[in-house]
Amino acid sequence: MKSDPLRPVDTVTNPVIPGFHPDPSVCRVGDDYYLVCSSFEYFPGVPVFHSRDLVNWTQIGNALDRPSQLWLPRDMPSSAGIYAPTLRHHDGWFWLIVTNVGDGGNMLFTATDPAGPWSDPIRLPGVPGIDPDLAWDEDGVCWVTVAGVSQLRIDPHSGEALGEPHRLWSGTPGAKAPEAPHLYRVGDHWYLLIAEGGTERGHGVSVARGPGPSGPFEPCPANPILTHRGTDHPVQNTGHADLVQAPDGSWWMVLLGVRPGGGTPGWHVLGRETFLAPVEWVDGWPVVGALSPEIPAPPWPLGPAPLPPARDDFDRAELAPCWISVRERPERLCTTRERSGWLTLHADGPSPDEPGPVFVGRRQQHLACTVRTLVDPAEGRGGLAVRLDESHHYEIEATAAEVTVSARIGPLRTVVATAPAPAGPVVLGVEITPHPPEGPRTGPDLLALGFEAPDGTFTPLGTLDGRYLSTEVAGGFTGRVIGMYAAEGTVHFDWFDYTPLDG
Ligand code: 6LW
Repeated sequence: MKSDPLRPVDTVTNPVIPGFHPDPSVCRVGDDYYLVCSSFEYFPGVPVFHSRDLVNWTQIGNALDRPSQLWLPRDMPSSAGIYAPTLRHHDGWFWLIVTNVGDGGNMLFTATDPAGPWSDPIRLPGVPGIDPDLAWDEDGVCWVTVAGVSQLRIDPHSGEALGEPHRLWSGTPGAKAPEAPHLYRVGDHWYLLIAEGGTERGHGVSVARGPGPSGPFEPCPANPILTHRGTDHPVQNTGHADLVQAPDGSWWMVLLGVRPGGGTPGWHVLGRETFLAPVEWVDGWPVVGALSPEIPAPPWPLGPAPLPPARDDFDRAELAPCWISVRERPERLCTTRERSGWLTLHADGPSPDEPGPVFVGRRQQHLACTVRTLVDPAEGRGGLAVRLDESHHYEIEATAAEVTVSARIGPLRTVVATAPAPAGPVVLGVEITPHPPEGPRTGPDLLALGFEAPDGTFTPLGTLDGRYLSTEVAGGFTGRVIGMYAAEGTVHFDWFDYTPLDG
């Protein structure tokens, strides 16, 4: 349970943004904080969040919400697309720098309102690599720093590179993948914060400081300033951090982490989530406070906890910002304007495995939850899917004649069970619950997929082990997305209900 503004709190719960929200970048303007995350193969891309207390976040949009900003080719593999953004505010504008891996590389976007609209891309052909950071020095020079860690100056209005990239720092000797660089001017020093060790269990955060934005940089003697590698901490893979100073002068870190469930080695299914940790400055170096599911509450009043988008009746012309599709979502294939109060999906491929805009879902944000949707399959074939990527998903699907539970795990596809379909529109559902502790090799959760009989009772048709929809099995950088799909013809969805069963 997150903080309640009606009662004083002394701890708050992490993750502050649960579910597949990796590579967070945060900035503050006055009393308002804004945060963005990676989104990979999903459209719209780069979710944008707002908070006034760093604890309670509300999604206010997606920065890349039209094809001229975000082109995701249909053959783009999962976990390609939109990597690690950086969000900054400078000269009265919001600036977003991000990499589209697979189409276009690094690019800049601007906005006066982070809720949008954002500009079309300013392309950065001279900026190599991924994880671009954006910083301006006292003379107004704009520096882009990328994984590796390298740096160059650019003209942020034209995107022109002003010189060649030069190596800044390679991180801690022996640690792999120095990435996620961010530059900050704090007091007399410039600080370069990086992630290193790789985004899996070896992940960590390190820092160096120097006299200017291009160094030379001296590594912190206490590096890594944050890691959970080699521990049994319930939050693992901690890294890819960004720092922000609160109006009261205190410093805070947002970062990614995962919550593995089940026996050893543990499987995380929600992707890399956004966590919050306090930061103190000691002898001119940042020291990160304990990162755990409960952290000391910030010393300021906390706002209301935003309600998760529980039920959507699709009664608006535009879909809410939490809804994402695989690769693209043209109106001709996905609309709430065709049948009033329904979401209509027109299949554009022979099956959910094929690339194509046949899927619309929302991130699974809770380790236990119940999902229901009312589907009218009279004109086609479709249903409810729990998707990690195009090769790892479970679904319950309806036609006018029958209901089918099937599973795709890597190269394996199987029909788990079928049953005659109730007449007319049918309520399909999935119930996700922690796997009962039956021994050291249990998975993280169980997924019961089924449908409701006319009297409303839920009939599980197939119960599947959730470890096969985890990142440890499937790989990649995303997390589960639960949604609706059309595999053939036209399928209408009247409503979608997501009910968390844990805090
Ligand atoms: C991102 C890199 C990382 O570019 O994973 O966790 C990559 N860190 O910084 C994709 O999220």
